Amino acid sequence: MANTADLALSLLRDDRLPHIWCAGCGHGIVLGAIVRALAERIAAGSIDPAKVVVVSGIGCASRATGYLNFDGVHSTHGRAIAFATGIKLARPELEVVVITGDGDLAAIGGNHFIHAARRNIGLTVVCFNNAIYGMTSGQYSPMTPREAIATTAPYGHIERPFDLCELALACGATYVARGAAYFAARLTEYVGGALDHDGFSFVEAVSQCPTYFGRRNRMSTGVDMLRWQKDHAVTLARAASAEPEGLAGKFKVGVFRDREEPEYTKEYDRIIQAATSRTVGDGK
Ligand SMILES: Cc1ncc(C[n+]2csc(CCOP(=O)(O)OP(=O)(O)O)c2C)c(N)n1
Repeated sequence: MANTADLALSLLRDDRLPHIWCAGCGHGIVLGAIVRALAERIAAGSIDPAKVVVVSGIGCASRATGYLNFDGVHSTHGRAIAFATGIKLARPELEVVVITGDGDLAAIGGNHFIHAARRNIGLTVVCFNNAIYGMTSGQYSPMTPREAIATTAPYGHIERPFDLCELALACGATYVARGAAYFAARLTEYVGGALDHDGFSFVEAVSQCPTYFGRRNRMSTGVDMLRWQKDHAVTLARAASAEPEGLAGKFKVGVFRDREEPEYTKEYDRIIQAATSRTVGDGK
């Protein structure tokens, strides 16, 4: 029996390497967290690899599905959750994992995100948040911080970013966590919690794009950006006792919610059972 590290490696398609990500990019670390979380569960017997489907949209983050040794769909920009919803409705027994970027999820795909969370459909959505459109060379996204420099904001960005976890919570997601590439082991735990959870699970993984975000914003290397993550992350426990001024410019990490509520495809099945158990023509 292979150990979990060997198993994790076997979940990657090495014939697809080298990957497209730049030196210092955080996306490989986030993918590593997903792979390890899956490997642990496959080794423990709680996940059957033949039942895992990975679905992504378009972007650097979304390329991750191609490196994974599972059935998968590399779909269209912003539509990963729509494709995943169809797969989950058709085959509720599958473990459907969505891999998406902050642009893919929160800009063009924003409506799919909020409604999937509201329905509590059993998907695990991992957003690789590098706060920029990486693949298309650094246009601002809904996660770009105010005053940051982007290709499309050369004098400083004037919009406020979303707080993706607060958005997911407000829409009714039943598992919500935020981690960061710097805290890779913790991130693996959060992805694992999302996989174990039965309803809509959302993990925001703060990642880094030194090429298109860092170089324009005085963090020219991946190491600079990882240091930024280390210095700006605040655990939920710490945040609870901190003064609001102390949290300015920081981001919270931890599990914001882990709550059982009826899962959408199970509810849908219940309605189908109720409808089909009625005799045709009984007038009810
Ligand atoms: C309909 C459509 N609009 C725009 C694009 C161009 N496009 C490709 S990837 C991308 C943004 C990706 O950004 P993000 O999701 O944040 O992922 P990252 O590349 O940063 O990992 C855009 C706008 C596209 N492929 N399709």
